[in-house]
Amino acid sequence: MARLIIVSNRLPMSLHAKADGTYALSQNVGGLATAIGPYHKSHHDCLWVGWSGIDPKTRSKEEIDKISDEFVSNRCIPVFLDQAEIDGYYAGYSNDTLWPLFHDFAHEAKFDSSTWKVYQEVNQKFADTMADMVNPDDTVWIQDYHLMLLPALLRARFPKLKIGWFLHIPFPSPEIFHQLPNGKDLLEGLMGADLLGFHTEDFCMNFLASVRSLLHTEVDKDGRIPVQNGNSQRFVTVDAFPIGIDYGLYRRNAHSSLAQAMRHGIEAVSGKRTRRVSTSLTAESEAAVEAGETWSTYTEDDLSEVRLAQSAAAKRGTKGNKVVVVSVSRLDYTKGLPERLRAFDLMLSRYPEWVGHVTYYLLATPSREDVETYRQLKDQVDQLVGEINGKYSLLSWTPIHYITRSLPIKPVCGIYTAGDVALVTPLRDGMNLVAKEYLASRDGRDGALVLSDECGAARELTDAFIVNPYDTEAVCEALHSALEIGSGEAKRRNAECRPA
Ligand code: ADQ
Repeated sequence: MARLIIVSNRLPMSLHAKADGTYALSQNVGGLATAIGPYHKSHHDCLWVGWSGIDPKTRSKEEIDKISDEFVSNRCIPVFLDQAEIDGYYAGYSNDTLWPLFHDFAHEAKFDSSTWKVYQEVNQKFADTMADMVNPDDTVWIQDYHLMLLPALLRARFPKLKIGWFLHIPFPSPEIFHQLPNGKDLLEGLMGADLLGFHTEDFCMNFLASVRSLLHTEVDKDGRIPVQNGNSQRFVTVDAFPIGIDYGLYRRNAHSSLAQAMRHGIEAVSGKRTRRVSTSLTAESEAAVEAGETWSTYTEDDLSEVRLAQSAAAKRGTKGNKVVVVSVSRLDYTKGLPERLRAFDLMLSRYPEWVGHVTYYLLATPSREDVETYRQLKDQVDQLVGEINGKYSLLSWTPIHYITRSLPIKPVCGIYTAGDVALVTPLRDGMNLVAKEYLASRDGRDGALVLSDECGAARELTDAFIVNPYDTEAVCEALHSALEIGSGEAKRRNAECRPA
C-alpha cells in the first residue's frame, strides 16, 4: 500500500518517562505540529520521521529499543541525534544561519563551516534512516529548512519516488540568499524533489530568482525547473500552498468547557464580567482623590497616577467598556514582541481613556533559552512588561497579564475567545497560524485582528487591520481603531475570513 511519509526535523510528539519505568508521548506545540499534526493523527497510513529529542549516548540499547517501540506504535519513526549533531545541525546551521537569514535578520546570521558540515551529515543520517523503510511507490513529504539536502539524497536512492518539500518560513530575496556561502548546495539539494511548496507567491518568486542566478537554469512559464539526469529530464514544480489550520478543531475547542472557563476567568479579571470581590474603577478614582489630598504637598509628576485613574473613570464610565487584547506567540525575535509592547504602551499614553479598561493577555512561550540572543529577548520582554505594568497599573487593574507557559489547545482557545482584539504583529513570518486560530475560535462572531503585513497570513486575511509591525505609531492607531469598532463591523470583517 502506498503511504504518505512526513519528514521533519522534530517528531510531532515528545517522550516522557513515567514513574513505573514506561514511557508516554505528548503532542508538541508549534506551527508545524498545529498545521500537519491533525492529518497524521487521522490518517492511519501516514508515517512521520523526525528527531526523537533523545540523545542516544545517554541511554542504554534496551532503553533506545523501548523508546523506539513507543514512537513506532504512534506511527512515528525516530531519528536519534547526539548532542554534537544537535549543536551543529539544529542549533548551529539551521537556527543560527538559515532561520535569521530567511527572516531577513542577516545581522543575526552566523556562518560557520563546521556547522554546515554537521548539517550535511545529519541530512545524510535522515536519508539512511529512511532507506530501509521507504517503498518506491510511497510519497515522501519533507518539511522545512532543516532538511534542504534530503530531497536529492533520497532521489539518488529512489529514482521514481514522489518527493515533495515545503518551506514553513519565508524564502528571502536573492540579494539576501546570495549571502549564504552554501546557497547553491542547498538549491541543488532541493532539485531532488518533484514539488517545492511555499506559503506565498512572493516566496516562490524569490526562490525562482535564486535558482536562475545560482543554478543558471531557466524556469518555464508554469514555474517548472528542468533537471537533467543523464539522458532523462525531470521537472521540479514550484508553487504556493498557503498553509491552513483545522478550522473545526479550533471552533469546537473554543466551545469546550475548559475554554469557556478560561474565557470567563479572563473576563472577570479584566472587569468585563462581575466577580465575587468587586473592585471598581470608581472606588479607585475616589481613593485617588483622597490620596491626592494627602499627596498634595508632592510635585505634579507624583500625581499622574491619580489623574490617570480619574480620567480613565471619567472618560469611559465605570460599567462596561472593558476590553481584552490577546497575543499568543513563541518568544522569538522574528515575532516582534518588544515592538507590540511599545505600541500598547503608546496607546495607553496617547489614549488614557483606555487605562483601567483594556487588559492585554500576552501568552509568550520562551524558546531556545540556551542561546544568548533569545535570553536577551526574554529579558527585554520581561522588562517592558514590568515597565508598562509599573507605569499604568491601578489598584484594581493590571494592564498586562504575561504568561510564559505553553498551554494546551483548549485554554489557548479560551484566550482567543476572550480577546476582543488579537494583536498579531510578527516582524517576519512565513504564514502565522495564530491569526487563523483566533478567527476560527471566534467563528465569524465579533473580535478584531491587527495583523502584520510581513506575514503570509496578511495575503489572505485582507479584512484584518493590516499594519507595518515596525511602525509603532501605526500599530498603536490600528489597535485603538480595532478596539473601537462596533460588533457589526467586526462581524462583517470576520465573516469574510470564514471558510466557504
Ligand atoms: P511558528 O513559528 O511556530 O511556525 P505560528 O504559525 O505562529 O509560528 O504557529 C505557532 C503555533 O504554536 C500556533 O499553533 C500557536 O497556537 C502555538 N503556540 C504558540 N505559543 C503557544 C503557547 N504559549 N502555548 C500554546 N501554544 C502556543 C512556523 C512558521 C510560521 C508558519 C508555521 C506553519 O514560522 O510562519 O505559519 O510554521 O507553517
